[in-house]
Amino acid sequence: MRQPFVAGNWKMNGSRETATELLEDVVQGLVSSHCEAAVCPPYVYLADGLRIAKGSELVLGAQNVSEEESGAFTGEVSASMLQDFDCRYVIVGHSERRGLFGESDETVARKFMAAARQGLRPILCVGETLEEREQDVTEQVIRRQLDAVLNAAGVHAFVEAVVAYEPVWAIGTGQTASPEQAQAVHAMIRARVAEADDTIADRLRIIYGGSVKAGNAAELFARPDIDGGLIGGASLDADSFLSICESAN
Ligand code: G2H
Repeated sequence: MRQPFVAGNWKMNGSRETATELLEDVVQGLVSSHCEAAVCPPYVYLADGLRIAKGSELVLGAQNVSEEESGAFTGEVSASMLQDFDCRYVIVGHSERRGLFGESDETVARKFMAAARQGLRPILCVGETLEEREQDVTEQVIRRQLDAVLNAAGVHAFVEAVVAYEPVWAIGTGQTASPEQAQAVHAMIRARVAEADDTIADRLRIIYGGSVKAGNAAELFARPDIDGGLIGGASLDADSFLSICESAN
């Protein structure tokens, strides 16, 4: 049985004041539950996250990580630095990193491996654009993104990882994939991993991201291969985020 997982991706939002308030509200509102809940604040608020989440049910993650371990890489943050702040998870390959910052499949694979080497659990994001869906190449795109990591890191690296299916056309647009559309891609991702290892595929948590809200979460999470969500906009409101976590129970 896979433990449901809900992670908040705050992206580049808020101030120290609002981040602190949100962290406190989420920590207070999280009831001990089956679902694992994480938040990924901007790097600079991780210290506040560490302090506020200490001893609570909430776990911390980061939104990005360097593929390098240390050295002259101005502006970068390494996996071991994230470990210093008790991060358990790190998002790699988010479509905003791929699209806006030019991260290739190979870069994403190197980031995935840098995180895994330090014992961080990567949340590997994959997803097709609207154009790719319309051209009916969704499966090829997701397979290419997944294979880049599977081939570089090996299937055993997926024991601790999470895969997030985030159709680019559903991100921040208010347009959510239907539960049927999402389930079909999640099943395809699990089948691809199962080609390499059945047991790992069966235990792999595959979460959905893209305009998940309190109102549509339960329906998505009810599908057999949807094990939770990666939540952007709705994770900036404590009540919405907590309600989404409850839907995953
Ligand atoms: C997708 C998601 C979180 P939103 O990027 O990763 O954002 O829920 O705002 O679509």
